[in-house]
This record gives sequence, C-alpha cells and structure tokens, in this order.
Amino acid sequence: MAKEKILVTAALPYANGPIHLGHLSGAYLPADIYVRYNRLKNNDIMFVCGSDEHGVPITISADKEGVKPNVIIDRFHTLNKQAFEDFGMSFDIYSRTSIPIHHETAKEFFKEFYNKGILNEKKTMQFYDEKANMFLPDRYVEGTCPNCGNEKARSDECENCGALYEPSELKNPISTISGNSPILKETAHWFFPLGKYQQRLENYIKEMNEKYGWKDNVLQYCRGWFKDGLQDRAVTRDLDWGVAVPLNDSNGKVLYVWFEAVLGYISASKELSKLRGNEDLWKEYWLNKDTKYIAFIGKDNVVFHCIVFPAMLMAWNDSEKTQYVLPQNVPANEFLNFEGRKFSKSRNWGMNVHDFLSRFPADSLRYTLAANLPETRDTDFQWKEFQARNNSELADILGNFVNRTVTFLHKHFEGKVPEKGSLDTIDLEMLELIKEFPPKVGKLFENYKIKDGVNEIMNLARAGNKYFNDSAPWTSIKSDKARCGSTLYVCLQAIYTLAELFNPVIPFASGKIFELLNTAGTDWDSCGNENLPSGHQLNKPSILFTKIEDETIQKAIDDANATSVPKAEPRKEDELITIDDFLKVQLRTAEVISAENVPKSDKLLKIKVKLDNEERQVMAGIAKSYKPEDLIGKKVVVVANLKPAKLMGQESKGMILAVEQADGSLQVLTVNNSVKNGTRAK
Ligand code: B3M
Ligand code: ZN
Repeated sequence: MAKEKILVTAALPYANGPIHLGHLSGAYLPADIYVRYNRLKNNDIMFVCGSDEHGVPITISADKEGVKPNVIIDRFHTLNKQAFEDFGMSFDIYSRTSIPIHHETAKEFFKEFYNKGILNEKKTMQFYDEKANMFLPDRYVEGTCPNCGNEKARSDECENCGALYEPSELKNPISTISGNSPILKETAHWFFPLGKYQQRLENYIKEMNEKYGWKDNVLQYCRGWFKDGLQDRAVTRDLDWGVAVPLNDSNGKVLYVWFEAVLGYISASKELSKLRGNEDLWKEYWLNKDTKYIAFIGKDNVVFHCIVFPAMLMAWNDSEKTQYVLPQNVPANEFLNFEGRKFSKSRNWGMNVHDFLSRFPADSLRYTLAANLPETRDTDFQWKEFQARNNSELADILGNFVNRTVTFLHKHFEGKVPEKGSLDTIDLEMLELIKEFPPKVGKLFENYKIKDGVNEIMNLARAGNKYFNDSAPWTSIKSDKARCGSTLYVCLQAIYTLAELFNPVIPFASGKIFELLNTAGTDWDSCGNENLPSGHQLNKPSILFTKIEDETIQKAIDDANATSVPKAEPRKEDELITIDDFLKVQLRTAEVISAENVPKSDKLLKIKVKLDNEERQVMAGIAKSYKPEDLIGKKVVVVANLKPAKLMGQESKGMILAVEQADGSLQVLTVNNSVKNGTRAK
C-alpha cells in the first residue's frame, strides 16, 4: 500500500510544572502508540511536540519565586523533556515556544491577519495597577462580587455564584500584585472574528466526521460551542511575557498564549526541518492537502484545536496561496483521575512522571495506562491495578509465555528454532490465530480504540500460554521430540508477533524480546507470518518484567503524599554564600507589642515590635495565618537592617521571619520569652 504522510501533534504542555500521569493518558501515550504503530506500517510520519512557554501562570510562578520567567521555563522544559524521553515518547522533536523561529511564525500569522483586515481592533476598559505599572490579567484582580457579595470574586466572574460581569462592575477591586486598588484604563486589543467562521467550521467538522469518524465526546464539545454561538476572541494581551505584538505602538502587548501556542506545532516542524538539514521539509506535511493531520489532546483543549486553530488556518488559506492542512481528526481523551480524585498540584494529589519513573519501569506504566485509557469517559489510576497489570499480566502472562518457551528451547533444542515438522490441527489453528491479530489490532489503533487494541494483544499472549499448556511440550519431549519441536516452533512465531504488536505499547520490552529472538523485527503487516526459520539461533533469555512487591507500592503511596516539585537546577536561594554574606543580615529578637489588620488587604498585618530600646513598625504578610491578637507578646526574629519600604502606603522597617508550610500557611519563628529584646541571632 502507498505510504501515507501523517502529521501528528501532541498538545504542548505548559513549562510551568512537571507533567503527571494524567497528561500521559490524555494525549501523549495514545499519540505515541499511534505513531509507533504507523511507523511499523511504513507510513511517513512527522511527530512534533514541545513546551508551551508563555502565558500568565508562568509569570505568576516567576513572581512567586522572585525570578525571571526564563528560569521557570528552562527548569520545566528540561524536566519534562527528560520525563518524556524516559517514558519512551518517540517525538521527532520536542521543541519550545520561546525560540526565535516560533516568535517569527506567530508574528507572521498575526501580521497576515492584521494586514488583510481580518482582525478587529476594540477598545476595552481593563484594570491597571498604577503602582506596578501594568495592566492586570484577570487572575491578578480580586474584589467583591456585584451579585452575591463574595469578597474573593475574580475581575469578570464570580466562582461563588457563577455571575459574569464587566470588570467595571466589580466592587472594591484589589490588585493581588501590590495590594493597591487598580484603576480602569482604556486599552486596545485585536480580536479574531471567530463568529464569521462558525458555518464553515460546522461544515468542516461534519465532513471530517463523515469521512473519518470523530469521537463522540469531541463532537459533543464542539456542538456545545456552536450552540452557544462563537464570539470574537481577543488575540492580544497586556503582558510583558510572550510573543510581542508586531506593530508600532503596541509596547507591553503580547499575542494571547493560545493564539501562538497552536502555531507552535508549525514552528516545531520548522525547527525539526532545520535540524534535519532540509529547511522545507515541514512544507511537505503542513502544506500538502494529502497529509493526514492528527492532533492528540486532552478534553480541555478541544475548542482550541477543533475550532480556533482550524479557523486561523482557514483565514490564512483564504488570503494566501500557501495552503495549510487542517486536522483530519482530533481524538481527544477524557481525563485520568488518581485514586478517585482529580490530579492537583496545589493539593499535592497525584504523581509526576519523573518521580514515577524513578521507581517503576516505563513499560509497566505505559501498559497500565494504555489498558485503561480515558477514551470515552474519565478513568482512574489505582495503585492496586498498576501492580496487578504488571504482576498478573505483563509478568505472568506475557513474560511467562516468552520465558517458558525460550528456557525450554535452550534446554532441549540448543536454543535453535526447531523444525516445523508436520503440524496438527491445534498448531494450524494457532498459526491462523496469530495471523488474525495484526489487521485486527491495527484497525482498532487506526480508529483510536487504543485501549481495546492493547487488551487484544494481551489476549494473544493468553492464547499462547493456553496453546503451550494444551500441547504439553514437557510430555512430548519424552515421547515425540519432533512433535515437541513443532509446538515450540509455533510458540516462537507467536512470540515474534507479540514482540512486534507490543512494540508501540511497551517498546523497551519489545526490544528485549527481539534481542532474545536475535532478530530486528520487520513491520506490522508481515509480523503475523512465520518469521523465524528453523535453525535460527536465539539468545539467552533475560528477565522481561519484575514483579512489584506490596512494600514498593506502599512506599510510593507514602512518598506520593509528601512529594514536592523537584528543581531541575539549584534555585537562587540554594546557592552557597560565605559567612560574611550571612553576617550582613542582622537578625534580632523583638517583642510584638501591637498588631492590626490593614484595610483592603487580606495578607498584611501592621505590627509594632520592640527591639532593645527602639520601637518599629513592620508590615508582615501573615494575615492569612494569624489573627492580630495571637501575635501580641510573642518574641519573634526580625531582619533589623532591611531597607525601609512602604507597603499599602504604610512604612515598614524590617521583616519578621516565618516559614511557609506545604499548605501555604505561615508560622513565625519565635524564641523563648526570657530572651532579651534586640539580641542578635547568628
Ligand atoms: N499548554 C494547555 C495544556 O497544557 C496548553 C496546550 C497547548 S497546545 C497548543 O493543557
Ligand atoms: Zn457572586
């Protein structure tokens, strides 16, 4: 069959935290299985992914740590790239959106739309923090809901009552950056007229679904969006981290992260082309109407891949000669939960990929996740299931079938594939069965029923064990060695087929089996044939899967409850200092003599402390952890030689030391009440 050109993209994860098992199940593992399968079908694949390195959450993390966003994206890009590699993801490239080629690509699209008059400029009123000198993204503003009075409402919606309103209606707005009341200031943004494309988008999805069968869950989401009616979407933001808007007078504005992130697939392909020494390679995929473009994502990204991105490509294609291919299918998965609850970084629930893979082999995880993919509904990762899939399926079914066959062969046939001999019905039936699997499983994979495909493959290993048992080679070896040889001949062909079929799912173990079979494997379509000739010498067996003990699982559970985000590089505060550096900081004991809340701030307390013969006012951000009255009389430790500063208009001379605990609560450092005020800590 003619080779198909297939472009496969997997959602670009934010470089703002480590990827977890849920990400793998949602988009990455199905994409990788699909790609590895298609490579074995000899199709021509380009498989791209990379880090999404812009957007507000990254700037928030950077602010929290007091570092530049670069530090955050470098840390998590490196960490996630490695985690994907360890997991066996076979991307052709794992790129990132901070590289110049991406900025150029994104600007090119924006300029095209701008120049062709596709974008609408609109002026809106946005909160502006005069102190921090910046427009505030939604998540940086809190205030009182005009509808229900909730004091923690966001700038344009209330999580408490669900009300949506204009930012100007929010009462007592507070900038969470400075604690100041922001003003409303006019700002101009460019909007992409998504509504204009609604009819064409509906037609496009209808056509793709009719031809290629889209998943029901994906169609449902799209219908929901269409029913509500598509609205214009702002494609720019007031922010200083991202792809700069390529226009004069647009200082301080960047492209909205989603507008440019989807274009990251194109820039990653360009980057790959450069690395391969053929700068035009990407065009053979993206600018080719015969390319089959499949976009793997999780359900939360459906609107951007089925609606926003196709509309952008349509807009480009309308006005340019170069014609981009639109996704032929977007097989989005639902979510994987972790022991019955949603993965949550803030609640520390779940397990990160690098952490998991430091304990367990990638294949055990790949198999467990693949056998339980959330293709039609949310599924759940359970430690017990993970252990059972590894021990009772990988080890006891697949591992055992391979091991007993090959061990027997080395014992009685010098490790050589025996003569086929004259086959009985049971042997012929087994060979027939083997042949059925490659097309059967292939069809499931092609229809994104990856879970069913994986479970089918294990059925072949089950059938192999049953055939081995029913044929009882341990008996025939004594009475009829040729008969025994035929049995083992058939078993070996089944093992070969299993190694090939399992290759997309558990590539590491598949490689080991081929090593053992002393052959490199061929391709998907021929793997159901009798590929191992009589007389072929095999290598000695090695252990394919190790059983996982209860204690190992228990340790992982215990540790998971205490995991924290690892650091890929030393943080600033981890760098070593000299004793002289340390002595520059004057730490002194002080007694709290008064404390009060600060109007309009839920974080700050205004505190008076007494050093030896001096009273000072210190503003401390501990109001969420302490009531003012709880602090009075405490002997705390202050940084006495800190430059004075003003916080919420109030003078602050010094800083009270506190430790932040995992849940975000603070505890101030105190000393025994008998210690004299002003005593220096060294
Ligand atoms: N970074 C959201 C996510 O990681 C976003 C995907 C971008 S795909 C172009 O779920
Ligand atoms: Zn409300």
